[in-house]
Amino acid sequence: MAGKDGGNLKTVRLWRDAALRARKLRSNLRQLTLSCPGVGADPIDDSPDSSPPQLVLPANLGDVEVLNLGNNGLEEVPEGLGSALGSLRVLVLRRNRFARLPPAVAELGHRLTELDVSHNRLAALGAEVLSALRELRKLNLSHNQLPALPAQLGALAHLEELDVSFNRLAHLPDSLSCLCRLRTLDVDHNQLTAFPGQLLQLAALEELDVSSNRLRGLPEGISALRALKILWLSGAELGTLPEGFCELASLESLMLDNNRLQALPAQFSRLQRLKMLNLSSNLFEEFPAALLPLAGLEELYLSRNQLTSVPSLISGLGRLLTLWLDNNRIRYLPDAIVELTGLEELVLQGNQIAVLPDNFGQLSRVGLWKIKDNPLIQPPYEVCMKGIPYIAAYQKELAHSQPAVQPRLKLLLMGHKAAGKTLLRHCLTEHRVEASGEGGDQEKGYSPPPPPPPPPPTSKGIEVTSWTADASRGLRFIVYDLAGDESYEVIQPFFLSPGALYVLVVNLATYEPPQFPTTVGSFLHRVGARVPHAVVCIVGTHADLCAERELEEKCLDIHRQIALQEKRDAEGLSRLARVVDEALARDFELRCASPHAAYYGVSDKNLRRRKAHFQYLLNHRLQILSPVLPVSCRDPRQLQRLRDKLLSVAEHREIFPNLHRVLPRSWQVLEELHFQPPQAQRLWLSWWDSARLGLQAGLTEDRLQSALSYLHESGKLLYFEDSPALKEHVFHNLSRLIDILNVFFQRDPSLLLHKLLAGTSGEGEGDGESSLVMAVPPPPPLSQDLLRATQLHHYVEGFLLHGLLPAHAIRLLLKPHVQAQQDLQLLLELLEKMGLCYCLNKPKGKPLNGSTAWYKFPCYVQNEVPHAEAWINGTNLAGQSFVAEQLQIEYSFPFTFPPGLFARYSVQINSHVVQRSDGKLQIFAYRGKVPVVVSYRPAKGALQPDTLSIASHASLPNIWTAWQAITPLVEELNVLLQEWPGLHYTVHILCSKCLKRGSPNPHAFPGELLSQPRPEGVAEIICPKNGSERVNVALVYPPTPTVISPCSKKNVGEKHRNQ
Ligand SMILES: Nc1nc2c(ncn2[C@@H]2O[C@H](COP(=O)(O)OP(=O)(O)O)[C@@H](O)[C@H]2O)c(=O)[nH]1
Ligand SMILES: [Mg+2]
Repeated sequence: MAGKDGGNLKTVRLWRDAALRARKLRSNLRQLTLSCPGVGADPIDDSPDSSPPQLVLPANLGDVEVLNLGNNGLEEVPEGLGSALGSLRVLVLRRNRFARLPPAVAELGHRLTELDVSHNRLAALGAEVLSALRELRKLNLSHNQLPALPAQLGALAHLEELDVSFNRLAHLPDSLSCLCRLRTLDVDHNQLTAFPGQLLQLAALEELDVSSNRLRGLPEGISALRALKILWLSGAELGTLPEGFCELASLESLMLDNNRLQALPAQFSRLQRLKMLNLSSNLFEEFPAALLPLAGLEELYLSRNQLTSVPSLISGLGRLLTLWLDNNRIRYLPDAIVELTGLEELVLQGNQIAVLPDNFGQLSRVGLWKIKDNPLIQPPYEVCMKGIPYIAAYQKELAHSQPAVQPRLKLLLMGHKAAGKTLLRHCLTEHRVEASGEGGDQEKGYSPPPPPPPPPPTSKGIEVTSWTADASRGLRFIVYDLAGDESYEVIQPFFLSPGALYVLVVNLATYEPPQFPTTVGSFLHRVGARVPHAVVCIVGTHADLCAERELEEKCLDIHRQIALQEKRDAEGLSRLARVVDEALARDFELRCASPHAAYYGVSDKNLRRRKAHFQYLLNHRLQILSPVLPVSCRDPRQLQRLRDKLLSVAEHREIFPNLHRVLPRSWQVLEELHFQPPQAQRLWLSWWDSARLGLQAGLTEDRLQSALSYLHESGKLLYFEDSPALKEHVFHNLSRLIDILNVFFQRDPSLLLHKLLAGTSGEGEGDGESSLVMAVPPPPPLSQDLLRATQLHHYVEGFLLHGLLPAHAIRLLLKPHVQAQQDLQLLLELLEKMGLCYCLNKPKGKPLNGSTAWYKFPCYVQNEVPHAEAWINGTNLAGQSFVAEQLQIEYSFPFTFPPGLFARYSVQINSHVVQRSDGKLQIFAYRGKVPVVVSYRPAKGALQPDTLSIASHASLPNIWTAWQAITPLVEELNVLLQEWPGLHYTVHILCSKCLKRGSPNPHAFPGELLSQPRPEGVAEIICPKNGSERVNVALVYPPTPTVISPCSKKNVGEKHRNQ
């Protein structure tokens, strides 16, 4: 049947009913299914020289009433079919290769009641064969290549069900009007150019599908089809419906999606039996009022129109169970909508709804609820996303408390090293007392300009400050200065969150057009990958060092190159989306038939998911504000102009609904409690600690989540709700957390040494445990002092070269933050959870017995390749031949590679592997006894994107061990990649035959196959790179499908609202 949107459920029901009917009919009949030996084992072999399969009929078939010869690749029916089957009633020939109706079928004609020849290659129907089938009640000719139907079809006087869908019919024979018993007719997906008038005579017709034909209109006379209950008219290019349509009084289900309707006929309300109506993907600008009197309506789909409002009278549709209004332009919902208390599905995503009606919680039966991509303010987005019960609770609370607005926005300064971020921050926020935290936020805007302060001697790393930008309204920015040095790349992404204002800082004095990718382009890619739809403005510093002309030209160039990059990316994505569309347009069977095809073997479900992701990426491009804002930190007027500009951007309600949000009192109390002693001093709180504070504030646990997400997005704290490893923590003490992280990423040898020395000098002073850790007796004599200094120097070197540090050195580095051994342990665990380091020599879950624990920070590893001895099997990766079969899953990242991903991934896999050896770009390790290699290959120009691959090998019979080795690693990577909802990447399974040959460009099977079951009856797949090679399926499909499909993004964008 036609591609229905929204009506999938209905389709399922229809199919089920049909299947039941068919089964009932056949239940008492003697059945036989025959398959050719060998066929099915390799149905993809479609080469012309292979001879067609032959079937031999067994003897004694005289009693058989139902014969199924489907799925056999037959071109001819078996010898003697006509004479051998004296009792045959039902013949199934579907999914073969018949080019015509086999003449032998005519011999069965006097008995046959059902014939199924669907999915063949019929280009014509033999008229004689057809006329012989006088008793036929059910005929299926769908999915063939028929350009026409013979007139003899009209002579099948008993025909009740006819399916000729998915052919090439431009006309139907006139004789069709004689089929007076016809109840069901499928003519969808043909090439009809008008509604066939013959059909108007079919008074018994109950179900008709004419979808996906270019009908362009319907005849007045359609009113003759009085018995019609189900009518499919999807994608029929209809612009209007005739008045006669309103006389189809039996109609219960009506599919009109994907047409060009703007209105319904006035009398539409006469269709009083209508239960389901699909009007999605039309051109309705106004809600069709003519359907409001249809009191029996249960399902209504109006997705993808141009509705701007919904009338109050919708409450009259008291039986409504399903209401889809997504992807319109609806700005608000009528209060009366809450009267539809029977609703079970309410889909509102992709509209312009800012406020939900009071008492929305009354819609308590709604189970399917979609609201994302609306600029929601009230209730807050976080609440709405969590579902109706949360909305109910929130609305109840709001009714009983005094809400207030607390305008606050997270502002992130990003950009290359020495772009001028830090000075800009100082200058913008000048008058405030920074060191003492928030107490001094009293200053007004900018008044007489002091000279710019001297820059700090060395970069302090990432910093956070609070800036009261408009004291009169209490508007505050929480400014995150994300240090530009590359060493911070690993931790920067933790600070990028939705709902913030991103300021990308560029040094205009040094900027030259060829530097665009590194100073602007890559930053935009990263922000977009992490926070889809983020708002970015570009600030050019050092304007004082540029001539006027130069300034103008550079700003223009940045502007132009941004536009080019955006255009290129969007076009690239659209192209990729089209490939998915084309693949989807082909049948799954067809896709499976050729390994050459794009998305070979990928299921419709996976393709649709892929398509949805592309659509999501295209709809959530960055919001880059132009023009580039030039500023000199030496010019107070320019600084003031920039302040004003930032304020006016923040004021945009559509862009930053956060700022104008009315908050429940309990949320404010919760925030205050987090920053009160004693908890304020703690490095972080556990989720439970926060929950207890929530209870004090009057927030039950279930509502805490929303409040914490809000605090995270507005910059007040860090709370990684989606990270399985980190969601148990609430990081409210930002400055301390950042101090700690900075310690490890400053990458400054003298600073590190200084810290270590300062740490040791305090050793032993009333710190009982430290001597235990250091194993150095205090007080040390002079020579030992020297010895120790050398030792510490050695540590610094080891750290910067190999990323190695012993626990006691880490303790020295963290001296002010670590009071007891236990603190150190907790901190190290946190760093491990964040994916920053792992313990080299501690068996999982067990304490170390007195020996020194060593920690590895993979982002510091400098040696290009790991020590080769780790890869013991004598085999290598450089293309020498292997005895074993290769498995390799390759992720490629055509637009941007998430910064720090390889380093963090290195940590995440640690719990799965043993005997690892890390290189800068490669890790050799074992999963049990099976070797695994993880390799990162940075991009080489536009043609070869960044790739990350996971490989293993084993002999063919043992290949499952290799799958077992890599699957957890693949899943671990998928989890990490979920932190990047705006990222485009592809996954492929490399052809193991190509790998074995050492091919530099192995064939890549789609990674979606990883999440699909192995196809039944297929043993080998042809490698398109070398037609004579066949790859065992066990080398392409895992033994059991992986849990997370490589292309699925759990909750894609759910947190990333349309701002
Ligand atoms: N002349 C001039 N110098 C600037 C300007 N902005 C920053 N600088 C200088 O550029 C250097 C790098 O600035 P900094 O803020 O540390 O860059 P960051 O690495 O992005 O934080 C410092 O020496 C600043 O004093 C500006 O607008 N004009
Ligand atoms: Mg800086």
